[in-house]
Amino acid sequence: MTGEDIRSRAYDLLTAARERSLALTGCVDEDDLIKQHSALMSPLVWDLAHVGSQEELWLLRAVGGQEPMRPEIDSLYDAFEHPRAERPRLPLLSPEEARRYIATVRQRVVGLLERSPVEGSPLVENGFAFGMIVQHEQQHDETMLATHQLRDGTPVLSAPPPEASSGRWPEEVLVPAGPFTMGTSAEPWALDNERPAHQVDLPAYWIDTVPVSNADYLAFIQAGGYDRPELWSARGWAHRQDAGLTGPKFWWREDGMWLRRRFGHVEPVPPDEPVLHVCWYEAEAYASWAGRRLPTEAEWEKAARHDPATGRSRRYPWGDEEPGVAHANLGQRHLQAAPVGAYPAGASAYGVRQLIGDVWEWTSSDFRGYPGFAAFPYREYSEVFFGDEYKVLRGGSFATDPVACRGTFRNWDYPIRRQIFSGFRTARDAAPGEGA
Ligand code: AVJ
Ligand code: FE
Repeated sequence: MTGEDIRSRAYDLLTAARERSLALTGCVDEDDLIKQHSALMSPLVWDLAHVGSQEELWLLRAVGGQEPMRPEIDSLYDAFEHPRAERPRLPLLSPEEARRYIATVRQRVVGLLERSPVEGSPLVENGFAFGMIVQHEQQHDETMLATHQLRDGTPVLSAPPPEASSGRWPEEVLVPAGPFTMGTSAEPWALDNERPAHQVDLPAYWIDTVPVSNADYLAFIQAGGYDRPELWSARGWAHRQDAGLTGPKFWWREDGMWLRRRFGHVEPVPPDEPVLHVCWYEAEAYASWAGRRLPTEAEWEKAARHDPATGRSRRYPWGDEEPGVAHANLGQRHLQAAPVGAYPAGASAYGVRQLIGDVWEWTSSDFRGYPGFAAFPYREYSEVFFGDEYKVLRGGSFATDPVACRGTFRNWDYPIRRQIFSGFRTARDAAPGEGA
């Protein structure tokens, strides 16, 4: 891409992210913006000003060399200084001040973008800093959508339902043993934790063609899955007991029927949709009940990206083209996942469907740096989370914007979290001789 192409793409994507942020915060009243809907989440007005604060920090100050606009507010919007639970008691900008602040930052950023070089330093190379900030705003938009899901009161969001499932598919596919390229050194806006590209050699395994559905998950519940400690890890069972888990978050049983609340609407649990709002421990227990296991992160990525015909890894399961509406349910076009088996055009070379979009998929892997990892541009994006506390999720959800989602993208969270748009699929080792 030429410098002009990069600048105009960055401009369009910054604009789209801002429209989404303003829509998610413009549809509720002041009170709703300021209050905390769950101790797990920030007040919406915090997210709104925080995206502007990061934009000022990385674009105006780091790229543009400008002086801080409002140094006195920096620490309020530093995620590491104030955990989410504390944020409602901070002297935050009011909704009106927050909107004014982020608009002023944006106006200056547009001026900077017009004259910004797109090569010469890693921060500006291919518009990286602009791409990082676009992704950051979209990530917070997904977080704000999760806050909307936790919010009580009348529904304020609506969207048409996603497409139906299509054709038939085998329950699982075999991925033969062999090496593949994991991660990327080429994707211009890939974040530090996706780098560098490296070879990983995997034994043969089977992986589900589609995510685990609500019907599948209900079978686990009906088989007494939540009352059988032998299906859970020791930590998982302790959490199941402490938290009193009996089913996915936002589900309950009434008159023999399973209902769920979705953005303020109450509806029967749709059997063919991927299960959503489960924690890693629930996914682990389900897999154990099914006689299977969660895929490792490498298994997920090989099933998604490896093309056995060419030996190379694709950017997305379907190839290198950017996500289109036939490939995946992304970008909050819909307010729910599509039924399992939807988007056959988005299948990977192995025929695995819905790897991108619909629901984030828990993997069995801890969040760690790849061999040769280098923190960039700041340790607090990824590196400080490496270790065994966080589990990796892959693939994005219906709430993830395409710019913040690709075959190499890595998300992570605590294994107890389920307010995020999380589901999973399962895998198993191949038998000796299968796919060898
Ligand atoms: C990658 C989704 C785990 O929301 O905590 C936002 C993204 N980092 N601001 C998060 C992020 C800094 C991050 N996740
Ligand atoms: Fe952030």
